[in-house]
Amino acid sequence: MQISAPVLDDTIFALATPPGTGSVAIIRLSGPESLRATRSLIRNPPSFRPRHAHLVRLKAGGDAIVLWFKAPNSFTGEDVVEIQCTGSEVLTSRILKDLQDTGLRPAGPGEFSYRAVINGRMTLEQAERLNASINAHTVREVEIIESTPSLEPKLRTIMSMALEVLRDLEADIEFQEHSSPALETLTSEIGRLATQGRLTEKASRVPLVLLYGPPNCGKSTLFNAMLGFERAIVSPVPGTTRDYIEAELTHRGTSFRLVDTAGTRSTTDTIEARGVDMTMRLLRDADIIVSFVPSEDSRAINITAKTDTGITPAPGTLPVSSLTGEGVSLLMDTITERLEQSLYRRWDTWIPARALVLLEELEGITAKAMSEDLPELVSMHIMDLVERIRSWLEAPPIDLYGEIFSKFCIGK
Ligand SMILES: Nc1nc2c(ncn2[C@@H]2O[C@H](COP(=O)(O)OP(=O)(O)OP(=O)(O)O)[C@@H](O)[C@H]2O)c(=O)[nH]1
Ligand SMILES: [Mg+2]
Repeated sequence: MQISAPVLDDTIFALATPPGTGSVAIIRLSGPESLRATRSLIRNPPSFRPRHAHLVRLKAGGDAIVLWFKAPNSFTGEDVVEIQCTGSEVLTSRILKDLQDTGLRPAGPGEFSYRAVINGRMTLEQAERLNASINAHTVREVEIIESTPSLEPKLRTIMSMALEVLRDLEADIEFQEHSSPALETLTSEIGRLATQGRLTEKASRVPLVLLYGPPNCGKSTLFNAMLGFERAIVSPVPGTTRDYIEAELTHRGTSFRLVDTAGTRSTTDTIEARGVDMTMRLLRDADIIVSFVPSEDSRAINITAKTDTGITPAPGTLPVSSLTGEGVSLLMDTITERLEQSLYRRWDTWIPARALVLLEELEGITAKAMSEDLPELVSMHIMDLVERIRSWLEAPPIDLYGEIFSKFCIGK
């Protein structure tokens, strides 16, 4: 569904820090009424100076530091105020309510970035890049996102490569055997970028790490040991876990979804059987399988559990005891190393999701062009390709709110 672009002349506000309790929370305002609304929250408001930190006392309680960025020298290009206050949820929700009562509007997702783009403070690609960095799951991902040069010049190069193909076709030279070196270079360059786009998409999803094995092998106990607290029920009764349980973990700069599943066995218990079905479904999507039974799957890390009971670890398995903690941190290291390897082996270029759609279209067009016999038809496809790139590069951000910014978080 296309979400219509929000209006731009009012003043918006949002909590810029994650919801919940923390030592500091930041509330951000943008628009012409930012400073007036902020003053209304403060006891004895001082006269504010742009880019100066002002320590104030809030009517709602507690001290706050207020920073005013005067238009156009701000993130959004409008008057922006940042209020740093005590990170109490009670206090922040009170301030947000007061701001709404003074007539300001709560910001929609990505609306600050949207305004920044509309007001020329950053390009659309910079906004997408910023959002991708914020949502990255690994340090490596951030590195790739930040070190990738802008895509726009690359697309312009592709356009000139395409124009070269057209020139070749017109001159009817070098276009023998139904192909030309220029067309092949163009096709392979587009293919390379599209592959990088697919790898970007894969890397941008939270990797899924699954604990897998028969009932009672110790999956839930290991899940708790990896989390560091008791989250899943553990018992000597086989078939304890039915619904899968998941938690997001970050280890050594890599985040992943760890999922504890129902032990797999054939069972007449219909509820347990549903749990086993879910395990099998998750198994298909898993990036890493921590397997309590020897597995040949390339995603598997095979372990021998309960080593404290004196069992000899099977060859090629990682010995783990959730009881003593033996091997647990080595397992975590192995998981993150494997994730880094599997996700980033061939990935070196960050491609925004919006560009992947274009690149896959271009891939389709070059495939068609390569399969044509008549130079006239090849020409037609290549002209189409040039046109698509041109219109993509010229797409005004005003039309892209629903497609891009609405997927950002609120407060960004
Ligand atoms: N000695 C020892 N016992 C363990 C260890 N890990 C799990 N156990 C015991 O093994 C039993 C089963 O553990 P769970 O973690 O519930 O096993 P599960 O694989 O989640 O079982 P289901 O949920 O039924 O599939 C419990 O009695 C645990 O205390 C371990 O590392 N050492
Ligand atoms: Mg369990």
